[in-house]
Amino acid sequence: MRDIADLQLRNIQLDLDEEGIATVVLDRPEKRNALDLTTIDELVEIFSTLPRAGVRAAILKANGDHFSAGLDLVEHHRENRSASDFMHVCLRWHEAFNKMEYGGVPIIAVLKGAVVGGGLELASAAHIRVAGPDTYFGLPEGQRGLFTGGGATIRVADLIGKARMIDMMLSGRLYRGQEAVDVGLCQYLVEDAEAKAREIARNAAQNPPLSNFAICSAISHMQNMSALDAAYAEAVVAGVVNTQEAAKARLEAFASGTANKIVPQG
Ligand code: 1HE
Repeated sequence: MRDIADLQLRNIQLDLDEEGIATVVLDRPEKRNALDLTTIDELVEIFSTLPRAGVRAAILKANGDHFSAGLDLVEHHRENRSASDFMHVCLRWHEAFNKMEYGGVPIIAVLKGAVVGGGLELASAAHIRVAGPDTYFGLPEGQRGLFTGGGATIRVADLIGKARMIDMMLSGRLYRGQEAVDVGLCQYLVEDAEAKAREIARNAAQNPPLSNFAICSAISHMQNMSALDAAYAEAVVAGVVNTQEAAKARLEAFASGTANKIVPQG
């Protein structure tokens, strides 16, 4: 098994705390965390390694004022890619983002400033998105003469629906604030997005890893299946998860009346 410490990273910082929570930090602030090939390769490496390294949850954040300005347009221009070259670039993006969405480790994204184009595709591969007051979301591909290539047609359309996605791409419409929450681009809008993300990550890390694995992979897989197949897969996953050793003490506590009750906070 590959160790986190063995990863050679240039554009991303990675840290693991004593609670098993990894912090993955995009670290090209001078380029507004534009996603070049090196960054995508590093995301593949990181999110291939975290699920096998005992990580219980991950925070995805960025250095600088912006989460990510999307595809590295300068690299793309300089490379003068063929259609086939760029298809392979996009397949690598899909590899990275699929590792995230289907990897089974809860990923909570801390969003600020621009979350645009491929930056929104990256954010939408996380399981929970927490925005701050200055966060804005956009899909400027149309204005750049481009099209989404990192899974937005699947994940962003899933979050906000086809009509809103088409509007964002045709008109350049940006979403921010409560409206961004209301349309589904993020689930939380708070003053301190990182503090909120850490609170969520710490809570999620208390769940048995197998439960989190199911939550953070099975639901996505099941969305890709027919209802009949999804119902079957759900029964199989529940058969494994709901009989796990790690659940027994929790069930015993509930049965004996000592478990916490589910009550609204505040
Ligand atoms: C970049 C990129 C980039 C900045 N690729 N280098 N994405 C976009 O269309 C968004 C493009 N970026 C922007 O609109 C702005 O940079 C921001 C609003 C995000 C930030 O503005 P600002 O004033 O803070 O920064 P800046 O002065 O525009 O940029 C600072 C540096 O970052 C500058 O480099 P420098 O060497 O001249 O200092 C910029 O060139 C660089 N930079 N954004 C490369 N995106 C799989 S398909 C996905 C398709 C897409 O993602 S399309 C969406 C592309």
